Amino acid sequence: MVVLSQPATLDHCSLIKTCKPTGVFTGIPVIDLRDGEAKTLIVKACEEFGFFKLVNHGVPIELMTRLETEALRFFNLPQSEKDEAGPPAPFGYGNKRIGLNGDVGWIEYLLLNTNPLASLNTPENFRYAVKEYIEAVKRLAFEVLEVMGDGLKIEPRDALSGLIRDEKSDSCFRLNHYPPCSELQALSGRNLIGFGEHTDPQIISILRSNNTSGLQICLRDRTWVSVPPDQTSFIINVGDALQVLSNGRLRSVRHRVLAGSVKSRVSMIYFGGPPMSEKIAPIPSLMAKGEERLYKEFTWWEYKNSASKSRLGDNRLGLFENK
Ligand code: GA4
Repeated sequence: MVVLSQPATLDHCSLIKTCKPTGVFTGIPVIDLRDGEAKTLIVKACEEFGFFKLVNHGVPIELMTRLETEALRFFNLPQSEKDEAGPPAPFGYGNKRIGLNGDVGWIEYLLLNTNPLASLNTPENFRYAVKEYIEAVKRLAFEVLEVMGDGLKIEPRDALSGLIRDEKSDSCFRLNHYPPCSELQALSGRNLIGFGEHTDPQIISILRSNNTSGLQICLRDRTWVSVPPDQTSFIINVGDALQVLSNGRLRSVRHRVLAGSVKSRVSMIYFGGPPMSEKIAPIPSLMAKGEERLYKEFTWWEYKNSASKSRLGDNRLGLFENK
């Protein structure tokens, strides 16, 4: 579409939705990766909330803060220089527009391929910080999925981690910058939506943010709650593919991000996805005898293709449900 190559305009700002700030949620499960009970607690958290906070994860804080500093250096460049790293589709710099179908948010971002790591048109220090961080967070993702495999008693225990460990795994990485929106917000008493509500399509998402709040998740009763930020830990969530692989046992939950009024939010998310040709269907050892499959089998390519035609807030799994 022609609009893709044009810079974001004021019209895009007027399309960005707002919402009232909501209550802070202190009930998100906090799991210590070195705790002997981690495997059980991870499964329980993914069944109940689809989200958990991981502490004692072994990723050096220095890697996180270095990437945050480098990312801010990039996002503080003049707009014309940042645009040189665009457009975001399939990978690159994006401003306000999200995806290909008209979604917008109070956000600018870099979307990167991790397999192979995208060659970024950015300073070397930045590229190096991205590379080191992704290597560490990938290893963490493998470990979390293996511990989860133990908790689910999947045979072999690396059945899940193997999907994202595969050299052809379709994983990506996103660096988000949500500038403060104070003037606009003061007018309405509402927050601008930085990234609209959605579920993540992949298997697992591993998020680290700075100490600015913004992430909200949708609870079972459909209320939206804010997850307090913690720059030293990770927020991990189940993606659509894992919901299917577990036949709905682990939940891919809607979440969104509100822009702050004073401080900017920076987040970095690794999305672990399977290879394009991988067939996504419930893992037999996770199904009880006689349990019905909730989803039709599809390849990851088919799911991605259908997702690329969707709007952010669509129920993408709906098309693949066995009704
Ligand atoms: C949501 C999760 C990841 O950020 C992402 C997003 C992707 C994009 O920004 O291009 C999508 C969105 C995400 C789901 C539906 C489609 C694709 C925008 C959009 C409207 C990188 C991903 O994999 O799916």
